[in-house]
Amino acid sequence: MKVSKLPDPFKSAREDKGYGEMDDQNDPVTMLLRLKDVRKSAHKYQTFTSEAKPGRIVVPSEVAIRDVRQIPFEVDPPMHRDYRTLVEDWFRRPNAPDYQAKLSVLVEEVVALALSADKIEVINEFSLRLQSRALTLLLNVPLEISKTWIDWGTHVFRSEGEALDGNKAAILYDYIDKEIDKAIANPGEDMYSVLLASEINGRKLTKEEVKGVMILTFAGGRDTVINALTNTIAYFSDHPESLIRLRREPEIIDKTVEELIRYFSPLTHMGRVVTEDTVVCEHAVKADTRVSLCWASANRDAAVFERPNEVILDRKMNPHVGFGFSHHNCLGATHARQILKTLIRTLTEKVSSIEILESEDNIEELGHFKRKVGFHKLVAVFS
Ligand code: EMZ
Repeated sequence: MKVSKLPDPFKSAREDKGYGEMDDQNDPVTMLLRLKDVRKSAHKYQTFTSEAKPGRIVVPSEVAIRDVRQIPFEVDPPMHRDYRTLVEDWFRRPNAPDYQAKLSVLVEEVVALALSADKIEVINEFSLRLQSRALTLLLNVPLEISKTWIDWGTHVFRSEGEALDGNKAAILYDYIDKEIDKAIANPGEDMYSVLLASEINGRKLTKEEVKGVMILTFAGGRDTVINALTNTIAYFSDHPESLIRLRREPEIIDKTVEELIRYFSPLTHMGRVVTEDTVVCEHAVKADTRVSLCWASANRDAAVFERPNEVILDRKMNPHVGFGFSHHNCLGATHARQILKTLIRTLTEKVSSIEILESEDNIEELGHFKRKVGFHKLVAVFS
C-alpha cells in the first residue's frame, strides 16, 4: 500500500446504517457518517449544542483536563455570532498580499532546510516547524517566539503516547496568561492586544474570554495543520507525476488544496451534545448524550463524491466538510489554505522528488473503526 493512502474505515457503516458508535471515557458518541446528515445536524445548534461543559464536544473528550471554554468554538448562536464577528477580520488577514509574501519566505526556508539535509523527520523538522513559524504571522508576533511553541511538540493537550495530559495543558495556560498580562502592560499590534482592545455588546472582552480565543488559536490549528502538511509530503512522495502536473498547471492549485483537505480530513470529527431526546438515522439518541459530525466519513460519501477514495487534483464539484460546516466552520481555514497553497507551489518550484525512508502510521481508534489520520514518524529525503 502506498504510504500516503488514507483508507476509509466508515464505508460499510455509512452505507448500511448511516451512523457508528464508539465509547470515549464512558461518555459514548454516536457518529454521523453521511454528508447530508452531517450538514443538516451542523445547522441545528438548538438540538446539537456546542455550548456544553468545556471540552465535552471534543472527541476524545477534554473534560478531565480543562475547564476554560474555547471561543467561539464552544459557544452557540446568537452569542457565537458576536464573538465570531469580532475575530473574523483578523483571521482573514492571510488573504492580504503582504501576509502571503511573508508566508512564502517562511515556507521557502523550511523547504530549503529539508533540501539541504541528508534526510529529515517530516513531522518534527518540517511540519511542526512550519506550523509554528506560520502561526507567528497569524498572531503578528516575532518569529523567534516560535521556538518556544516548537518545544511543546505536536499537541498541546496530549503527550507523545497520545494520552490526554493536564500538565501539558497547564504549560499552554500559564503561557497565555503571561502573554495576556504582558499585552495589558504594554499593548502592541499582536493578537492578544487586539483582542484586549476589542468590544462585544458595548463592553471590553474579559481576560478569560481572550484566553478562550487564544487557547483555540493554539490548539485547534496545531495537530490538524501538522497532519495536513505531513500528509501532503507523503502524497507527493507517492505521486511525483502530480508535482510535474502542478508545475505545468499552477492554476489548479486552489482546487488541489481543497481536494487534499477532503482526502486527508485532518480533523476526523467534532462532537455536539444532544439537548433533547431525538432521532438520527432512525436511531434514538437521548438528551445529554453525545453525537459527532464525522467530517472524515462525510468526505468519502459516494452519494456526493465520485471516486471518493481517489485524489483528483482538479476535482470539479467538491462540497467537502474538511473545515467543518455551518456557523462553526473553521476560523483558521484562510490561514491553513494559504499555508498549503504556498507549500504546494514551493514544492513544484524547488523539489523534484521525495523519498520516504521510514514511516509509522498514526491510527485513531474510534470504537471498532480504525482511522489512519497521519503519521507518528515519517523520515524523508528531499531532492
Ligand atoms: C480544540 C479542537 C478544535 C481542542 C477545531 O478543533 O482542536 C483540538 O486539537 C484541541 O485539542 O481543544 O481546540
